[in-house]
Amino acid sequence: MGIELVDYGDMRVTEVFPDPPKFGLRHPRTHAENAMNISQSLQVALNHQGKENILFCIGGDHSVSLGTVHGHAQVNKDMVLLWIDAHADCNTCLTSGSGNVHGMPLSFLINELQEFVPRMEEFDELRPCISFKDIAFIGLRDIDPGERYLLEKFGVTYYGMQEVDHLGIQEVVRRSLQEVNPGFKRPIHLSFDIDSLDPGFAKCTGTPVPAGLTLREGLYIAEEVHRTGCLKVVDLVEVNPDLGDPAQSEVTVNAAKEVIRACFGWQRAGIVPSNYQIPMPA
Ligand code: NNH
Ligand code: MN
Ligand code: MN
Ligand code: MN
Repeated sequence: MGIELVDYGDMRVTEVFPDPPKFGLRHPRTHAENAMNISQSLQVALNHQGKENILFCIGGDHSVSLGTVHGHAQVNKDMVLLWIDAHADCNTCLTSGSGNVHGMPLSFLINELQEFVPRMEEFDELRPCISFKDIAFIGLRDIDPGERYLLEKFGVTYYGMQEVDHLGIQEVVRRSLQEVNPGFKRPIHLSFDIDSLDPGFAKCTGTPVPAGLTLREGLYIAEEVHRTGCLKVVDLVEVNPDLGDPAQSEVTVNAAKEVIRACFGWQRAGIVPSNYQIPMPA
């Protein structure tokens, strides 16, 4: 594509011992520590790169976004968040059935949810930094009871698969952007969980859920978000090539690559790379 890429390196995962569960949350100290590390590294990278550049973070699972969204919000206070996922990821440790932090990142980050989250000193530094009204969800189809309760309680507009079927992806994306970012003035954080896609396109993920977005719908989201010119940070998470057979693994990884490419401005009609030179007859 003729894009210049700067690699800011890998995050090392620190495991903290001992780390017994707290309020049902597994590995609380480890997660708090790593989220802060990710947040700080992201802030350094975001402050270093040019204003017009896009910072791309590859997971790992969706707990990565606990750090990336926190870090992004420190740099761009007015950022908005698009959460593309089969799941709502706003369980509190008390509503979660699994105790897995990848189902809870938003509960730590959303201002309105703090009264439902028990205080854990490990997470003191990770202050909530975003409001429900600045988030749009697309692709949901596996929402836990506590999550559904909270989405309803706060009147959150979310576009689950039922809404995608009813309205079409074009209208869903248009409304989502219009609601969180009217006039395209605010920086966008796109948090793309590969399990938003149908297992036919992304089987190799921890919690595949049937009846999801087609790859075309996923690409359309990425293309439209790129077109706003406001895209600042992308998370692409929950790709796990070790799950499933090699053929499924290839399909999943290719789907992820296509979504990433679309975030950077690739169009399905093809593009002219910035460094392209048309061959001329001598
Ligand atoms: N809602 C479930 C939980 O909290 C599943 C979350 N799994 C995800 N989220 N992959 O995107 O454990
Ligand atoms: Mn996960
Ligand atoms: Mn997720
Ligand atoms: Mn998910």
